[in-house]
Parts: sequence; structure tokens; C-alpha cells
Amino acid sequence: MERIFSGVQPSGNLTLGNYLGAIRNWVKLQDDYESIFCVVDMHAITVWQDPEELRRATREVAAGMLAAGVDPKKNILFNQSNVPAHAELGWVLNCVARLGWLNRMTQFKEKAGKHKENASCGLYVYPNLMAADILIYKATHVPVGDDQKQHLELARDIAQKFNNDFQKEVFPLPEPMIFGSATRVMSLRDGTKKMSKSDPSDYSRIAMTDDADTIAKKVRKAKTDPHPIPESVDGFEDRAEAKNLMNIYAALSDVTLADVCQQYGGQSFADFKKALTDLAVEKLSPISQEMQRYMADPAEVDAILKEGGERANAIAQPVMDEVKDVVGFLRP
Ligand code: AQP
Repeated sequence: MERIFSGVQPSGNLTLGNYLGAIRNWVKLQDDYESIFCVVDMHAITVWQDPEELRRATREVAAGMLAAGVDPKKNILFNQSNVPAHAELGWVLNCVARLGWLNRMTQFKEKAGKHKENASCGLYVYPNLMAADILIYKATHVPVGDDQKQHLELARDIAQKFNNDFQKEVFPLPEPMIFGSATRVMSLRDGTKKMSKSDPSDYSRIAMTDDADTIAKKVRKAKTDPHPIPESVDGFEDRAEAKNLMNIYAALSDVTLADVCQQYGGQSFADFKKALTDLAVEKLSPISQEMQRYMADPAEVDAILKEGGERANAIAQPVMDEVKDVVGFLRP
């Protein structure tokens, strides 16, 4: 059976972007693939995280995955720092990846911004650790949002260079899986920026834990434009915010953007926003209620993560041993 690896950082509250771009798709794939889902806490500390908040967010991201329908019996669900082989392989891959490759990564440029001298070294080599996350399980497929496509291509380059350098087919080249009409959910305040957990503005995102009133307020305040809703997908030129809201609607209702244009074309955004609010509340409330139930019982979440970590470790450790042998590390 082919194997999936994917992860989410506990770097804040889970967003609708994380749900539509990643977690929702995992649930659809879990019957057809052997799946390994990870709360990537080591990635989260590439920018400052308050330790208590990091622990809370780690449980919350796990709760979000469980509440969305990830089955911890069928799949492996764990937190990254609990399986040491991620860091071990990450170091080896730091020595395989080339500086020139990392210099092209747009996420580093966006996250480090104008102060890149002050960014952590971890933020810079983050894509190498992400490659290790995938390759340590010899995963064949990686379901991600569109924002992670470049990092996935890098993971393939790293796998290929490792195999070439050592003349051994150790790693399969992982395939990205990017689905649906919401592969990149954009900020509600700026349709050119992606919706992000770490955006300073709370109104830029819908969090998975938002209640109905908060969702309504955020959708009402979401930026649009004075024009009516276009009747076809050709009518979105220079209308990034309009397109984003309609894409979200399409994804939540499992129809195409063209269908939404047909349904709401010519109407005002005020009416459409009401419909979008109702739909978002209908789809997200059951998940957020279930998340709250898990968050009220941290011992249950911890037990799931612990068991998942043991199962992940059982796959990762032999691969790490293989890598050590191939690289020439003595295992006395
Ligand atoms: N806006 C988005 N639209 C579609 N997919 C998205 N993903 C994230 N944002 C969107 C997908 O969610 C998965 C987990 O992402 P991550 O937590 O590893 O990191 P990220 O992509 O950097 O997400 P955030 O929310 O923007 O986190 P911060 O603010 O900490 O950087 C990935 O599959 C990603 O594609």
C-alpha cells in the first residue's frame, strides 16, 4: 500500500485554510493509503513559541485532526518531537541539500521578511526537516495545500541527490497531492496573502474553534469590493477577495467555483456573506464542538499521541539505521 505523510504546525489556532487545504483531504484519503499524520512541533519553534502555549496548541491541533475525522486506530497520529529520527535524518539532509536550493524558498523570504539576519537558523533549514519528516517514513504521497508545493519539490530534489550521492535507492520521490477548490485559502483582510495561523490580525482568518457569532463577525468584516458577484469565473480579474470568499463557499459545499458563480452571480455580497456564514457554521460547529470535547480531556489526546509516537518510531528507526549504514556512520 502507498504511504502518506502530512503534518500541521502547532503555531497557533488551526485555520479554515489548514482544514480545507490539508486535514479535510486526509480524512478522505485515510481508507486508501497507509497514513501518518503529525503535529510538527519542531517546525513550530522555528519562530518563537511560548512553551505552555506550544503544549496547548499541540494538543489542540491533534484534537482538530481527530475532530475532523482522522481515525487514530487506522492511521498513525503523533507529535514530531516524540520521534527522534526526524531530527537525526534532518541533520543528514542538512548536509545533502544545497544553500542555493534553500535560497529560493519563498516561504523563508515571506516569514523572515526584512529582518532575515534575525531569523532563526531553523526557519532557514525548515524545508530540510520537512524533507526528513517525509523521507524517514519513505512516504510516497504528501497531501498539502498549494503553499507547500515548493517545499515538496525540494524534498524530491533532496531524496534524489541522497540516492545519487550514495548510489542507493533509499528514498522514493514523494508525490505532492493538492486537491479541491481551496488549495490556497487567502486572508479575509487581504486576498493576496494566504490565510495563516500566525497572521497578527485575528480577522484575517476563521479559526476552527471560532463560535457562530465570531464566524459571522469575521465574514461580515471580510474585505470585498463594491461590484456584484460575477456570473462566471472570468469575472474575478483584480478581485482576489471576492474570489477567495467564493472559493471558500465552493470548497465547503463541495461544488466548483463556476457553480457558485452560477448560483450567486449578480447578487450583492451582503446576501452572499450571510449564506457563507450559515454554511461555515454548519460545517465547522460539529468539528469545533468535538475539538472542545477532546480539549477537556487532555489525557485522552496524550494517550493517542503517545501510542502514535511508538508506532511512528517503529517505522522510522529502521529507516534511520539504514541511512546511518549508507552514510557510513558506525553503529557499534
Ligand atoms: N491558507 C491555506 N490554504 C490552504 N492550505 C493551507 N495550509 C496552510 N495554510 C493554508 C496547509 O495546511 C497544512 C499545514 O500547514 P502548516 O501548519 O504546516 O504550515 P503553514 O502552511 O505555514 O500554515 P500556516 O497556517 O500559515 O501556519 P503559520 O502561520 O505558522 O506559518 C499544510 O498542508 C499547508 O499547505
